[in-house]
Amino acid sequence: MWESIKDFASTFFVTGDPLIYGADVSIVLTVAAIVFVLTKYKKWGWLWREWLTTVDHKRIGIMYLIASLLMLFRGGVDALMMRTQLAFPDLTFLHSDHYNQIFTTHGTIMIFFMAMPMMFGLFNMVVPLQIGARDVAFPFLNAVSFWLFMSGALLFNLSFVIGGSPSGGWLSYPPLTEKAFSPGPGQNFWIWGVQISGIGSLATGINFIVTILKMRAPGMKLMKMPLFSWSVLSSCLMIILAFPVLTITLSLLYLDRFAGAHFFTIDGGGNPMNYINLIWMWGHPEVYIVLVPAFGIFSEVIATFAKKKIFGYTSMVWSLMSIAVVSFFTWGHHFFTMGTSASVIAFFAISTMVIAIPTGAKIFNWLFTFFRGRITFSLPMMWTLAFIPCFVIGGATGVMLAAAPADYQYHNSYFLIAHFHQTLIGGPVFGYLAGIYYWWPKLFGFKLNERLGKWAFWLWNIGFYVCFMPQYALGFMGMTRRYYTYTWDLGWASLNLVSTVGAFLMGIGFLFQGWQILYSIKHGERDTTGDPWNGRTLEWSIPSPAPFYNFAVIPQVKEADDFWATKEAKANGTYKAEPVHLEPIHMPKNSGIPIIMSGFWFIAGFGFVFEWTWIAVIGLIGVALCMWARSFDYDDAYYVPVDEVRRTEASLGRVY
Ligand code: HEM
Ligand SMILES: [Cu+2]
Repeated sequence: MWESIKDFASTFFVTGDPLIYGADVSIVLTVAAIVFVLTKYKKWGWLWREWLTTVDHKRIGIMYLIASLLMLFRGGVDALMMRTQLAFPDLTFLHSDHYNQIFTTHGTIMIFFMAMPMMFGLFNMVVPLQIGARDVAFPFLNAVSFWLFMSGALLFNLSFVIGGSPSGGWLSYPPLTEKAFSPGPGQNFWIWGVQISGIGSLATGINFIVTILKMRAPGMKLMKMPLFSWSVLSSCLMIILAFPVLTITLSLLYLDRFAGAHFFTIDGGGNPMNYINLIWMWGHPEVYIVLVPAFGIFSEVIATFAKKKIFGYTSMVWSLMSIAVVSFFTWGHHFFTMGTSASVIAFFAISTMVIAIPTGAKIFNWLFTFFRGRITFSLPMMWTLAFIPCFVIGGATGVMLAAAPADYQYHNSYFLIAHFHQTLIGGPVFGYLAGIYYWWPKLFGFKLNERLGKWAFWLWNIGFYVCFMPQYALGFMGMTRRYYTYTWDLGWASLNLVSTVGAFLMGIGFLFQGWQILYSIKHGERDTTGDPWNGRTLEWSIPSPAPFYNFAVIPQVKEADDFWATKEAKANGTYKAEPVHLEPIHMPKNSGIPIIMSGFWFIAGFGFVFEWTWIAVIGLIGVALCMWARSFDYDDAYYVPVDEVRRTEASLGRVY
């Protein structure tokens, strides 16, 4: 009996590695500390009422932001461990199996649990404010999306201490990820962690499309809508077309593993290439899903800090939307080498190069906006300026990779690793950082410290080039991705060492940002105006931090960059104030169902991971009960009385 319990425990819990025991201890200590603080200061009720059950898009945005920064930390630690292992030849810091797990968790976490939630955080923090709405179209569903993401992320991260991490790469190609070659629960953790959060992403896509199409302030025609909101629309259209493909693909892989189906096996009539096609039909749009909102952010930041209307607004809109279309026709460029006909290869090579046209048009529009602008170099603008050269190099190496015959040389080499980090870091990461710095005061009511932010900026940027430029050369020298070690005689030692130094510089940059946030919470410059950057769009017309109902009075929009136009009219005396009339505000009520339902999803996912069907069934029944309960919940909204609106506004310095 005792023996069988011990047996079970040693396979259930991950054992044998001092790094993991250290992590176990720190997880237990952190959880204990949080529980202690919440209990000591009697904050449980507050946490539940104000945050865990909230349907306020701004709070949901903040929770996404916190979660994604934690995930950036974990993904970053993974990256530094890999770079440490590769710093010198023949190191044994990580063994091959452990290295495989770490590149898998790094890639998965960075895309699914860092980039996606950071992007959704920005959608939530900004879009309703920018289009003059009081919330998203479906606030309850928005909370469901967030908690589905959290439950997927928790499930995935759990594999670190229970069951064992996946090791099949961030896209889990079969046959490696079939039961025969990856028998443990690790691969199931990957499938279910991604699956559950992916359903949340799909719901967010639907939510923001409806929000943008239906909730704009009166007068805001689509062609007067700010470019960030356009980029969100483009990204969400890609989400609703691409994510169902992911859901199906993961389900088929799970059926192979769980039920012995043969969709992607070599024998039994299956074909792994089907998986590889399907996953990239989702995967290529996915990289544009996370990239396009960064384009939107750059457009807002450049217009604000150059104090000019963006050059070529209409062409910006067209390029955002055409990128969304073309991104669905390029997936084949990820496997030129796998043996298709020349005409198929040519199709994908050309469609890939076509994407460079709208992207290039945007770059020129941004540059033209700078022309004769009076530019202020604050943090959002610095990250935007850093993006341009970084992304141009990333784009150029992308076109090199798209040249199919040449790709036979670069494919899956370090040249590819350098290319995609250049686009993913230069685009989404730099972009979201610019966005976070830019909109931070609107959400929190204070600015982030510039001096610490500049340290972080330079460390990140110098570190970036030091880390990734040598990798292009290493690719040409024959270094393949996913190598866990190499020997001295290959001649790769010095470039790898340089690359590792660069990675650590970026890591220090990230620490500076952590410090910057903590420092600014205490000492940050308060934003009392609501318009700290001299902004152009509606979110800057309301106080900071934005009150929970956003707009006391829904604005009447006349022009693109309406807030800027109003400020100009006020300055030259042509502004005619219209009488404002406060009315009771209709707001959604908080609900505990989203977090409880996601808890049941977590239980179901856990059951599926260990293939304990009865636990999965209990979880799914719980999910169904939550949906049932919600459908009979008619008391889901309330009115904020005029008096309360007036009082809240007065406390923020606005008199009605
Ligand atoms: C911050 C600095 C970063 C460093 C130093 C870094 C480093 C690395 C390293 C060493 C690898 C493994 C290469 C190999 O052996 O094949 C890797 C793979 C990868 N990284 Fe990063 N990375 C960073 C940031 C990011 C970001 C921000 C993203 C995405 C938004 C990302 C996405 C990926 C993906 C998808 C893979 C492929 C994983 C796989 O092969 O399955 N990385 N990175
Ligand atoms: Cu692609």
